[in-house]
Amino acid sequence: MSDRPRLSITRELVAPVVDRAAQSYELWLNDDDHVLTGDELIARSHDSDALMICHSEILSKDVVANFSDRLKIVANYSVGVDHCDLDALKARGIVVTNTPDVLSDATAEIALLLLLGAARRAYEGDQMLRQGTWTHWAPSQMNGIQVTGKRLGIVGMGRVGQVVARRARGFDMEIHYCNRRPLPTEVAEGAVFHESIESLFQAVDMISLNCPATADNERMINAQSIEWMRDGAIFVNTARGRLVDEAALIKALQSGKLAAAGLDVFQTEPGGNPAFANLSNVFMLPHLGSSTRETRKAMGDRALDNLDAFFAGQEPLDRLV
Ligand code: 8YV
Repeated sequence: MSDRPRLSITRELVAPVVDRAAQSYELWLNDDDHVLTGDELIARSHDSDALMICHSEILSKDVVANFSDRLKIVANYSVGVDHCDLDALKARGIVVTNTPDVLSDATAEIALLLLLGAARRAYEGDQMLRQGTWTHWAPSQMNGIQVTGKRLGIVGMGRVGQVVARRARGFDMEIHYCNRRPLPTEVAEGAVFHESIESLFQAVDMISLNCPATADNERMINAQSIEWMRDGAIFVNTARGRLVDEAALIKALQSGKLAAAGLDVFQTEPGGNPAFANLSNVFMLPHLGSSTRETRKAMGDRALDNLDAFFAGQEPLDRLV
């Protein structure tokens, strides 16, 4: 029997990542790529020194409590870790890592795509062509909202938020942001700090959510905070669906309080919220934030770097607990 660590990779990852993992670990792979249930994750822990999981695998308190003592490390193939009960993992002495940095560019691309798509009515235009209803051209047809020169409010000016700001500056946007603390001047690059989302939302034309989901900010976008937004604002979410009260957002999109929304994440995934499909002012994608070939490989490399460090007796670069 090999003395290499046993690693279970719970979802189907790109081939270069699996090939690299196979060089250092005894692998268990999820052949049909189904989302492992809590019981299946517990079963895996009895046969694994390490798990590499995606945000689709839920490590609840109960699941973690029933993990085998054999399991030493969970390497997330994601930057967000709201699917993991970190306190429970810490209490069990299980090391947890994530994959920051490597997905910031890809996620920021999707944030800008959603912003532009929502503002310029990309969904409606696409539909018109596909349905063959583009029968005449008119100066009044499908007038959108210009993004260039507008004020963008970024909630969560971390790694992704900072890249969104940089890209948005390419559209001459004025950047405002809300964070726990103001950024150092050289990092802020002129972005205006707001202590509260109330102040931020009142000041900007367009909003991008780029903060992690925590126990404190669940449904931070709700009837009250939408009221703080400017009439006709545009809202974009590439962070997490649980940050949004979707019923309140739908109401605001129906009433015209918000001009449009661009959404990559939903309270219920997969599937999303069918009510959004009836709104032509919603431009949406199925959680594609980090889904580029380059980034999927980089995320795998980052997760493996963390595992390699751990099994070499070193501190993993992205250790969370
Ligand atoms: C990933 C994400 O695709 O990393 C994250 O937090 O939300 C996504 O972009 C996903 O989590 C992979 O597990």
